[in-house]
Amino acid sequence: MADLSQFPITQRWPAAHPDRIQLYSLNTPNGVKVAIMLEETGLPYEAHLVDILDNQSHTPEFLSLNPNGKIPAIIDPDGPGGKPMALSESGAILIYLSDKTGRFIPADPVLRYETIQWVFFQNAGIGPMFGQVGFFHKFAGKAFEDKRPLERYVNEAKRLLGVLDKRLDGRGWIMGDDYGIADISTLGWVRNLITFYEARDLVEFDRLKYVPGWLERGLARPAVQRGLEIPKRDSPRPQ
Ligand SMILES: N[C@@H](CCC(=O)N[C@@H](CS)C(=O)NCC(=O)O)C(=O)O
Repeated sequence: MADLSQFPITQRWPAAHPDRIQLYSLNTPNGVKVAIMLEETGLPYEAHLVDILDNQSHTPEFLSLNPNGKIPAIIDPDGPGGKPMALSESGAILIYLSDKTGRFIPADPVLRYETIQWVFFQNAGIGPMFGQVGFFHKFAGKAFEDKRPLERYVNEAKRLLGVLDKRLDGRGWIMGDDYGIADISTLGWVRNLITFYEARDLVEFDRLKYVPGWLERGLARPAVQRGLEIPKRDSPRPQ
């Protein structure tokens, strides 16, 4: 039985199954990436709900695992060398879980780096920019009189969707025939933009040629459907 007592986070979120990967998360677009990946791989895991609306990601216990105070984060009791390892940043976790299982990332080095490139494209571009659209269109920023910030982020979101659309021309998935972590990273964000953020018309989503079909194919995957709900708050989810 793995001993996770060295991780203070387990004092607030105790591990019922310390031999399983411990997931600290909420079903936001960043959180669901890891839940989807765990569901896709079938790795045994235990999900702990970290309520970010209640500021739980800024408690000392959570910060001991991720000093950046953001979900998702994991502890793998069976990390490199068989030792427990903590990890945060959803992109890093996706790459780690791919390497651990040998799945959802190509073995060929060129294709592997290309996959990582698209994971970064999501983490550095799509996530932060779509998040700003949510803020200025739906949340606190909606009340701002000056509409230039909203315009700026909507234009950038449209541009990024255009880049993704072009990439998907002639490809079923971001890396071609094979579904992988680039898709897992991006699906929840595109879905969130047009549903929870209510920005479908704003970003002219229906003018895209390939993204809507890709999103539909991704959302049809049973592991994606399950992952989108893990772990879930009782009341409506935050951004
Ligand atoms: N780059 C980080 C971003 C994570 C992130 O922004 N998480 C949000 C939820 S989607 C969060 O924890 N927000 C709570 C807070 O900032 O207090 C990742 O990809 O893991």
